[in-house]
Amino acid sequence: MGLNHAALDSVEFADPHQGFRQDVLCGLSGASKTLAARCFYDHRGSELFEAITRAPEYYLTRTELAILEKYRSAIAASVGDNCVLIELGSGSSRKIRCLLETLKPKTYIPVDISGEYLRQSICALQSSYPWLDIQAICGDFDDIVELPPEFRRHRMLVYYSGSSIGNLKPDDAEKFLRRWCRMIGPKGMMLIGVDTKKDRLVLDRAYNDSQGLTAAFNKNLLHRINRELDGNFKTSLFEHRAEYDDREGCVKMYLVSTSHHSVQVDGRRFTFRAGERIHTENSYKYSIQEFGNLVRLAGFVCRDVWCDEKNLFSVHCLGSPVPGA
Ligand code: AVJ
Repeated sequence: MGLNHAALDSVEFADPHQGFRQDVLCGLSGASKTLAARCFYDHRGSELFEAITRAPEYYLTRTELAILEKYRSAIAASVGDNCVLIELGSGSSRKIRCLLETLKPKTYIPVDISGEYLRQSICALQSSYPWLDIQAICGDFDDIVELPPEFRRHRMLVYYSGSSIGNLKPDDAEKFLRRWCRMIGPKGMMLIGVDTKKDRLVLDRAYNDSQGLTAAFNKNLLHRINRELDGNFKTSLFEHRAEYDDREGCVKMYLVSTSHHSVQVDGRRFTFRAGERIHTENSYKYSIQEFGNLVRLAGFVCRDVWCDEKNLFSVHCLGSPVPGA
């Protein structure tokens, strides 16, 4: 897509994830089964993710929010007034409140694949901030390849929160950053939340929370397939597993089949061996230095990095290289 943005009252919030069928059939057909991370976020998935962000073990969201609060005036000093603020994967639009209040952007453009969830979130936002111009985009932000040229008259600030960049392998993360660096132009900036490398016990707990929210979030993929693609997964035959691979610095999540059985999806049959896994998600972690190297490779200049006191999480403020410097 080019960029299909529209005013709040005219935006089309129909389910934009038309690729779901293809994502699923492709992912389950390969030698090792996998599902793309964007498949998580139907309405129920967005709700479950929001619940995860409030779980006591899931330090990421809480820590990022505290960093934004603490450094809000430094952020405002870097970004300035009147920016166009684009948020990739805006979800509940909870973290953005601090930035909206601090930056008073000219326009806020939330982008999310979960249509009804996006609609509800921005309605709540609009009633908190009646002055705010909101132009929502319902769709997959990976499909955005250019931004309207009129945006260039303002500073564009892209906010990519929550360490969602960690879903991508480092090579793909670099490509992703390079693409956004180009799209936002010479005055553009990016604010990006990145989870740091740390003690594996902390990561184990965050991705195996005691309320079973992460397990439910993963199993919702199977429920979603049953709902939307006429599947007959028995979710009781799968277990959630999250493992930290410290060689790669990545938490890898799987749904593990506990028995040999087969499943029908969209009229097709998929067989699972006992112990066979569906790879559902990667969550790469970066030291401050590693992420700094990555953004430089992608063509950005790192203007600031902010962390909490325990270095659990980082927020990097990126800009374009100054021409001629
Ligand atoms: C939204 C990709 C950042 O990797 O921590 C949380 C998703 N999955 N628990 C993460 C997630 C399981 C989350 N991201």
